[in-house]
Amino acid sequence: MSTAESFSAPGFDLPAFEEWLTMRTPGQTEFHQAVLELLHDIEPLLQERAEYRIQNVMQRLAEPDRIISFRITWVDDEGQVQVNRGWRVQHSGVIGPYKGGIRFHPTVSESVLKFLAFEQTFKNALTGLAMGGGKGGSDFDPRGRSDGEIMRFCQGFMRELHRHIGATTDIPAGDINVGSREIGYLFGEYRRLANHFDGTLTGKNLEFGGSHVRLEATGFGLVYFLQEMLKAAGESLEGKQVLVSGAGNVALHAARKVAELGGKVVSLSSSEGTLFVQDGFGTADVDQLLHGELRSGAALRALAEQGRGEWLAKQTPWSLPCQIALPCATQNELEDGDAQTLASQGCRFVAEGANMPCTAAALRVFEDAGIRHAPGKASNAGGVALSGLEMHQNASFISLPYDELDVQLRAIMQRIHEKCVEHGSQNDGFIHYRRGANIAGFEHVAKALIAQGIG
Ligand code: NDP
Ligand code: 2IT
Repeated sequence: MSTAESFSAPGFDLPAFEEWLTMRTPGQTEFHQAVLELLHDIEPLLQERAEYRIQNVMQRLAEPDRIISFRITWVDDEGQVQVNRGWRVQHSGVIGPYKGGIRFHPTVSESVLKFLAFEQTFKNALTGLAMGGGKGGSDFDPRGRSDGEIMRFCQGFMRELHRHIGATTDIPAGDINVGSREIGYLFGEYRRLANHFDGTLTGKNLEFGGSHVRLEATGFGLVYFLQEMLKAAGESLEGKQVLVSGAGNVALHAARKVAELGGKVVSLSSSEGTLFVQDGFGTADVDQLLHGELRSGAALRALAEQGRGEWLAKQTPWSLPCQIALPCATQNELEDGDAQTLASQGCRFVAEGANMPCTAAALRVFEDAGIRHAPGKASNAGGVALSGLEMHQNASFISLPYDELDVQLRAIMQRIHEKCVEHGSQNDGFIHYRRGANIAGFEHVAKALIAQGIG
C-alpha cells in the first residue's frame, strides 16, 4: 500500500490513496480534508495523465518538504516560565521560497498547519507569483495576555524560527492572532539575531519595509473576486444582503469594501457570537471596529451596547437570510446544516475569506443547490499576493504607492478568477470555482515539481 506502484498503474486508485493517507498521518483530520478536497477535483487528471501517476505527484505533495517543530519558553508577567510548542511546515518550495502566515491559537496543531501549508502551495501558484507554500504557528493563546507577554512570546518563537527562514528561503507573515504588532516583534527579533535587515517577513509596518495595501489585501481581494463572480453571473453587489463571519483583519476589510461598493453587510461575528445589524454596517461602523482598542468579540458587543444592532450570543451568522455569504473566521466554521439553511434562505454566492471554512459536507450542499462557491485558495489569495508584492519592493528597495498596488491586487484577483473560469466552467454554464482553482493550482505545481527532477 505504501509503494508508488499502488497509485501508478493502470489508473489512479483513489480509495487506496485515501487509505494510505489516513494510515500514514493518523488523526490529522484537517490535513486529510484539504488533501482529499483537492484530490477529488483532480482525479480525472490523474486518470488521464500517466506521467502524474508515474511521477507519483500526489504522494509527493501529500508529504511536506519538511516540518520543523520546537519548544518556546517565555516568562509571563508573574515571573512564571511558560512552555508552548511551535512549528513551521515548509510544504513545497518548487515554485519559489516557502511563503505563508503564522498563526497563534490554542487549536493550532501539526494537522492544522499541514492543511494550511498544503492549501498555501496551490493558492500561491494561483497568484502567478514565485512563492512556494508554508505555514507556521504555535498553540500559544494570546487571549488576556499583556503586550509585554506577547512581545516575549514572539521573541521566544523567533529565537528558534530565525535559523530556518530568510528572504529567499522562507518568508512568514501574519494569520489568526498575528497582526502588525506581532509581525513587528517577530521582525525586530529576527533582525537582531540575523544582524541584517531584509524582507524576511511580510506584513511589516510601513515604517520598516512594509507595503501599502498589505493590511487590507485579503479582505479587499476577496471582494474584488466576488465582484468578478457576480459579473460572470450578470449581477452586481449593489443592494445585496451579505453575511460576513469573523471580525478580524480579513472580515473587517471585506466588510469595509462591501459597504463601500453598495452591498449590505448585516453580520460580523467572533467566537463569542454574532452582531446582526438589519440596515447594514456602514463604513463608519467598520472603521470604529478597525481602529478601536478592543478585540473582535468585545468590540462587537460594545457596538451592540451603543444600540447598533442585535448581539446573538454563541450564534454563527448562518441562520440569517442573505444572497452572499463570506466566511472569514476559521476552518470548518460552516457545516452542512448551515449550508442547508443558507440555501433555503436564498443564498447564491459563497466566497471564502478564511482557509477551508466550509466542511466537506457543506460543500456538497452548495454543489447540489447550485450555489456558486469560491474556495479560499482562490478568493483569499489577495493577502499573500500583496505579500509577494511586498517581497518585490523589499528586494529592490522601493515603495510603491497605494493606488498602484490596489490596481495590481484587483488585476491579480481578476486573473485568478479567469483561471477558475477556464478550468471550472461546465457545459450548463455553471462555474465550479473549486474544481477550477484546484486544477489550475495543481497543474502549475505538478509541472514545476516534475521539471525539477526527483529529490
Ligand atoms: P484575525 O486574528 O484578525 O481574526 C480572526 C477572527 O476569526 C476573529 O474575529 C476571531 O474571533 C474569529 N475566530 C477565530 N477562531 C475562531 C473560532 N474557532 N470560531 C469562531 N470564530 C473564530 O485573523 P485573520 O482575519 O487574519 O484570519 C481569518 C481567516 O482568514 C483565517 O482562516 C486565516 O487563515 C485566513 N486568511 C488570513 C489572511 C491574512 O492575510 N491575514 C490571508 C488569507 C487567509 P475571536 O477573536 O473571538 O477568536
Ligand atoms: O493564508 C494566507 O494566505 C495568509 N495568512 C497570508 C500569507 C502571507 O504570506 O501573506
